[in-house]
Amino acid sequence: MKIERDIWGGLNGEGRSLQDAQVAIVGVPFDSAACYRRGAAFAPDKMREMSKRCHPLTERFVDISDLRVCDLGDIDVDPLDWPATYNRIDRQLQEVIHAGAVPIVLGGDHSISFPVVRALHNHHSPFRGNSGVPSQPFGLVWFDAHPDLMHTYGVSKYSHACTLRRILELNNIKPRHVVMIGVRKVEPEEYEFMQETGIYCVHASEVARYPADAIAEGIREHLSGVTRVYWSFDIDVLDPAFAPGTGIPTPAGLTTRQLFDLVYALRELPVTGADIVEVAPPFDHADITSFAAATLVMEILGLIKTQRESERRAGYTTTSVGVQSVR
Ligand SMILES: [Mn+2]
Repeated sequence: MKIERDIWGGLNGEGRSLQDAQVAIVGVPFDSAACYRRGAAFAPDKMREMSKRCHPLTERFVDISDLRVCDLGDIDVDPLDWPATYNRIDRQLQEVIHAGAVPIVLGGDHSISFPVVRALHNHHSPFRGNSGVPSQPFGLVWFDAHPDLMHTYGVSKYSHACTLRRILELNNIKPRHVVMIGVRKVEPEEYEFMQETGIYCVHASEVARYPADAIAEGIREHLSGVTRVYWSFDIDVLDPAFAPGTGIPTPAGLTTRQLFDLVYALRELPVTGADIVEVAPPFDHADITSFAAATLVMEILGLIKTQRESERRAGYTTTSVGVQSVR
């Protein structure tokens, strides 16, 4: 597949290698785990196309023009062979992590977040057996209309309705380090699990009622001490009026304004990796959803840029392989 230069606001430099990148963008055109309507497999290309209309300046005017971005194209997925697809995702993510780049993954349905998070988790939290050395806590911010906490859905444990449940089976991702935002459609089994585990949940109605800064303060306090955070954006966190092109359009969601305000308010939380999933171009109208998703990628790039800047000022830099001094 040919990756064009003018995508991502022109940040995808010509001939830039992964080794030279601060951010790696990876497409995963896989939607076999969607339980209602498929179509997310078309999202990575559509988002790239929309990103040609984006500028290297975030909506809050953060200049990201010198951020080194490398779009690695799409992972070769097999819609009928999930384990093979997960293995390919894992291999690609390992390459990104070892190159020291922050991965931004374009789904695909939400199921693809599991192999992505697993790769990051396994790198940062190697199993320590009985050595007694605790790993650093790994946090998760989950923007979604749904908690995706079903143990099994239909016949599958890997449905997109089970993704967060699978992630919580990883040994260093604890429910107390998970924050859900925009949740509003929950199965009884999921609600029970949320109650039992005490997952921090910001309901969609609370996003409407409270200022972004107040919500962000609560989240930052809840995740204090967490040094690595993965950000997962299921585009159905947005109201269908703002993102009609998705598998399960769920009423009474966030406005795009509320989402961007929250992302900005949370800018001090580290971005260890991120994904944008469940954009389904076949159900979109006038590319509203794909455009919002591509713009969201630019906002995430803005967060990464801001964090790199403040690390530079503080005299150190965190890469996904650890903390290094600035040379
Ligand atoms: Mn989801």
